[in-house]
Amino acid sequence: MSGLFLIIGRIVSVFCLFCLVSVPSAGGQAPPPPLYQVTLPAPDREARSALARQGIAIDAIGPDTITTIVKADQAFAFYRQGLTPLAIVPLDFPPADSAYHNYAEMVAAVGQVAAAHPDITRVYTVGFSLEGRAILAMKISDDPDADDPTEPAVLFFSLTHAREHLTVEMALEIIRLFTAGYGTDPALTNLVNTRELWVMPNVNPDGSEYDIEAGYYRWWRKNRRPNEDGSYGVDLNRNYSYNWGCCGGSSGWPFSEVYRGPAAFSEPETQVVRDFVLAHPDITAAITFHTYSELILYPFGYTYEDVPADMTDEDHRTFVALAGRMAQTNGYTPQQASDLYITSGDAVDWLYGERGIFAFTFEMYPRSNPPGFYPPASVIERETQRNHAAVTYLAAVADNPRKVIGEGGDVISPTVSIELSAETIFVGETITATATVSDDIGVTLVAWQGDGRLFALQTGPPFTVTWTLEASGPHVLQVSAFDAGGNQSVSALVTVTARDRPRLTFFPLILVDTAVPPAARR
Ligand code: 0X9
Ligand code: ZN
Repeated sequence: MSGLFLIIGRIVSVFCLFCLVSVPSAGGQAPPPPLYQVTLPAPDREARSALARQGIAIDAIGPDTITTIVKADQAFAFYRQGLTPLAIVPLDFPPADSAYHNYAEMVAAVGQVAAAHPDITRVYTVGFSLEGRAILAMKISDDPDADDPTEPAVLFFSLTHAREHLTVEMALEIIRLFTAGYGTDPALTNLVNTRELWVMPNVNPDGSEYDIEAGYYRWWRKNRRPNEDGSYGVDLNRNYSYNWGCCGGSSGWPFSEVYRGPAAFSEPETQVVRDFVLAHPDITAAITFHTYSELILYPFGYTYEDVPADMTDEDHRTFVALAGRMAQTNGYTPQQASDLYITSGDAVDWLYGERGIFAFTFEMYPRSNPPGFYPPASVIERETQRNHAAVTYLAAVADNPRKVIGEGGDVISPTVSIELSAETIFVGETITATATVSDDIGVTLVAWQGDGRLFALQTGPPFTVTWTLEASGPHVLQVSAFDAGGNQSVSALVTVTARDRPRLTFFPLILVDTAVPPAARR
């Protein structure tokens, strides 16, 4: 958030001198009690008046009910009064933002995708938050049960910071992109077939639930660790071990928004990410999604030096090239993380510094505040789809990200051409087309398009199709070939002409009895 989070916190505090609800601006204040929307029976105006006389704020009136928002103790008091609530619902995103997924909705959405695509997805609980919520990781790959050492893995993870809800939507969009694209989009299909894609939609579920559960936004950032001094929360993006606590990039004061915790990896949520990454040494590239500022940040965050001793010049050039290329696709600004501000113990420094992973922080929409952390739900689709190209690009180069600077990896695209059994046929007839393909590391997918419509995907030879032409006129056929380096090429368009069959003209056959002489026929 380009260093603005502390300032914004103060603005919120000032603003809230005039609000009815108190929104904590910084970690550590006693958390406001959760609120519930309670529906009570109230069949007539006398019943409603009796409730109002008790001091119940009536928010909405149904035919024979009212709803009110109360704390838990008041909800229980209704029972003691003999007023059995018809419904008690913990508050969620404000109704206008209900398209955002809270934790339970995210879990359900991930489960639905997994059920719909069992051939290419698996969902794992990779650990638990401090309050015991499951932290999920979805794997998307053609053989999801196998840990294929030949397939590079890419990690996308979201919601490190509690109030950055758009990042959960980003993770869900990545899941949708690859699962819906499988079998319908050749490039995405090839990536699913040749990569292991991992998506963790929420690595701070306690924090995100806390941020919304009161029915208003709490502007919460950290996890929900009860600290020794009575304050709450560790900044998970200051809790990773790489140069943890160094260089003024975090705070040792528990109340602070950037409290680093009592020790590196003191928090279960960062331990989960660490252990997951350590268990998957094939991860070569990663994006951690945050909001906001529309930035692509690459390491290091702990030092202003561009190429310190713990980064090679080659890797620095790779980071600059990758960030630049991704930024061309989404309009974000690429820069070194420390040029924003120094941090210590952030995820990306650890991912690269400790594991050599080409890892980026994406600070998503918006550019500034307002709308800051809480953009309206109407932007979700646009702002998550905005990152399609960047996500697929990173996945495509994950076999060896250094190839973007010409240092190894496969950058040679397949060659591809089409041979036809005939160039002209009659309508209703079938031609046979064969793709001649070759590639230095092997072709992994061939995709056929007839008249611009995908009609065949093949992962191995023979790369032959039959095509029946149902309408007269010219038809175009094209084939694309992909390799495991994420390279692709497209053949020239070839034209097949379908002609109408010649019409048969019938002449009436007059039978003539030749046995009778013509003169006798009259
Ligand atoms: O401060 C953070 O943890 C990230 N920004 S946010 O507003 N989402 O909190 C940015 C971390 C990137 N690293 C550096 N800026 N050094
Ligand atoms: Zn963040």
